[in-house]
Amino acid sequence: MAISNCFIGCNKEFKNANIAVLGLPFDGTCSYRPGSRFAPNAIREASYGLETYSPVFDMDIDEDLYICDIGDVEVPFGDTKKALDIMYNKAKSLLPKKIFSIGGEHLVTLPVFQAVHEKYPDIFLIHFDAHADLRDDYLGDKLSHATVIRRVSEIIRLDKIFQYGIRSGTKEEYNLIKSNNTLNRPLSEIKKIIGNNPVYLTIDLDVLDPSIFPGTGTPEPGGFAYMQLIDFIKELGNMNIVGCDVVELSPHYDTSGVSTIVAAKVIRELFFVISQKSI
Ligand SMILES: [Mn+2]
Repeated sequence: MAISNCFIGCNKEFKNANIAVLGLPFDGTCSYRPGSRFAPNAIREASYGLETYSPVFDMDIDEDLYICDIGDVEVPFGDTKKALDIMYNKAKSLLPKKIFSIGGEHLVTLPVFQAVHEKYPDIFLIHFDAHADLRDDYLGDKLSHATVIRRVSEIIRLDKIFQYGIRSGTKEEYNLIKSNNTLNRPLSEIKKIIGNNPVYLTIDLDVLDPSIFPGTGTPEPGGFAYMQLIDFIKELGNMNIVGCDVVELSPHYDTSGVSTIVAAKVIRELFFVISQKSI
């Protein structure tokens, strides 16, 4: 197998895998700088610069996990609704495995979340991002990477969406967040609220500071350091996470390639986080 065909260590047989990795190379609504369509394969390739063993979790993808990277969904450009339908149907076909999608822009969360929500109606969302993504529309468009969390809030309620790292949004978006008290709540509090209910975790990598992650469409100063994010997600390990995505790497905006490696390493560590509790 060519090394970039799958994420390192994720070459197990599909039928026995408990996590299915899915590339969603879609950036059709990207408002400022597109390019995240190139992320899934860039991340797979960069993953071979990492080890399969994580010292943080003392686990090895190859030995301790059973993951199948099924490759990318083929999505048409210029037809957002059709692209979303294709991603939804693909996600639906992978359940009840835990779906780990790699974007693509943030709108790819919507079809996967819809599919996962149908199986787990009591699901909560935990959202890491620099941006609130709660606009009702963006430049007249209801389906955009700037509106994705608003659309998710119409499926579950806004008070079931906990957001971390947000540092950019409109006054209206901030009013929504404030009235629901859902920003940067201590983990101990949200763990009490969520309990053993299912959780979908979505990580827009621009939650990281542009100094360590410049390779993204809408960089926003004032973000997390790498270990801050890892320490945080490590604490999510005993939650009932049933689906996860990592979005918004645009590899070409960081010619050093470091952003792509950061993305691959965040994903490697997330595999251990979401594997800690089985469905
Ligand atoms: Mn963002």
